[in-house]
Amino acid sequence: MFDTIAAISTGGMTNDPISIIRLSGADAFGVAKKIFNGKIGNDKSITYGFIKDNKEVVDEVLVAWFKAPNTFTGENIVEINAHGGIVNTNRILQLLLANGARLAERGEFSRRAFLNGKMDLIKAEAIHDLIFAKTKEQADLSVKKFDGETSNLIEKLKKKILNIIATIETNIDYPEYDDVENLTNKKLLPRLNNVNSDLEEILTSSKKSKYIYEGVKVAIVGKPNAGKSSLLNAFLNEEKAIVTEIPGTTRDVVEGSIQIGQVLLNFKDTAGIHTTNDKIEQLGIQKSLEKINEADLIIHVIDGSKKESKDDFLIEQSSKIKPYIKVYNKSDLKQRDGISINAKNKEISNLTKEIKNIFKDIDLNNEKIINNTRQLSLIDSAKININEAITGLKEGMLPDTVIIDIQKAWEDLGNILGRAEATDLLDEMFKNFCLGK
Ligand SMILES: Nc1nc2c(ncn2[C@@H]2O[C@H](COP(=O)(O)OP(=O)(O)OP(=O)(O)O)[C@@H](O)[C@H]2O)c(=O)[nH]1
Ligand SMILES: [Mg+2]
Repeated sequence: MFDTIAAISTGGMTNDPISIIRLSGADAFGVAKKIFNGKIGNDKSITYGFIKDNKEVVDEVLVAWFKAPNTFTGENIVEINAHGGIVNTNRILQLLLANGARLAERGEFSRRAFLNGKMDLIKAEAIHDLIFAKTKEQADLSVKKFDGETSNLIEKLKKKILNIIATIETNIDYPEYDDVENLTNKKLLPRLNNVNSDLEEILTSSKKSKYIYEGVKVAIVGKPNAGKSSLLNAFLNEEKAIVTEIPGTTRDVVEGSIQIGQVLLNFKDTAGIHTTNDKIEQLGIQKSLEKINEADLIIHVIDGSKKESKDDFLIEQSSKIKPYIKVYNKSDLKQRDGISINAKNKEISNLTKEIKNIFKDIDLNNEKIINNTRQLSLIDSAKININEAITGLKEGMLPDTVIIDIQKAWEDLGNILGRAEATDLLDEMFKNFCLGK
């Protein structure tokens, strides 16, 4: 049982017409009663009365009463609906503190809800994200986490992994037990691959959804004179970057943003990439390569009127890890198969179509979207651990060796929800395998 905490739940910084002061804890009703002259209500009811400081009337209020355990925190909760204003609200809070409550720490109500099993961390973080949402889309996505769909998805995945772990452990501990499938190296591999693709799917949809909020970093790269700056200007519909027929015109990174489809594209036009002795150009090229590293999407511009060279091959190779679009520019001089554009005349619809296509399947209703950095990094870590196990198996390691990595992945997922209890494992073993009889 925790002590009774109190805090002002409304703004508290302005002259709000109404303020809510909230109490949670075993003694919440008792503390409230000491300063309230109305009746203690039944569960989920509201009563009317006055807040008093000894004999002195402080405010006329409505008080809402919620009895444990079916409350937000799982504890008794009292909410005093007082008249707003910093002075009045703080005075009531001080009275509660003087009568047995402790000032709540930041997020302590939610933390109690979590500790009392009222919600998992996904929901706790969704509440936080909703409160701090800057756009309507962010708020919508946070609220969608309230229904627990994402939590269920992680739970299901956890179960899948746990089942694998339990089977391997049973194989080790009870080799003579025939009822349990013997997970050989060969049988384990497809099951891990399956978990891996589940994790991959979450990561892919989540990454894409991120683009809606944060925009896509696009690097426009290619050889000197290919038409990169002309392309940037065509996208922006303004002459932002200098265009000349002299190769090596762009020496620093030029930026600009536009929205295509539902995503915001943040372009970076870069210096042409090739081998040169010019010091300033070399520095520019260095920056271009860095931009490839930082980008979410790479647009590789090739002068379609010329043959592709070794430099183009190099650019393509260094872009491989990212979403990558190869475009042939100067279609007025030569039409090429693939995506062909004329940047100079701003005829780039083939390219914008392709960009739309890449981001078309971002569906914010997808429960597989996770937009919380902590949660995403745990999914990432789970995937790394599962891949570690897969690599081990492929190298001929036995299931009882790679089980360590599988356990780590399971713990990662457990940490997303915030309940990684070792007892889960024992429960699963006995429930599914009836060994303990
Ligand atoms: N014919 C034709 N010329 C083009 C086209 N796009 C760009 N150019 C010309 O190609 C030359 C180079 O264009 P830029 O946009 O400066 O090329 P860049 O890739 O930015 O070049 P660097 O900054 O030097 O790396 C200019 O003379 C442009 O007018 C096109 O679609 N057709
Ligand atoms: Mg340029």
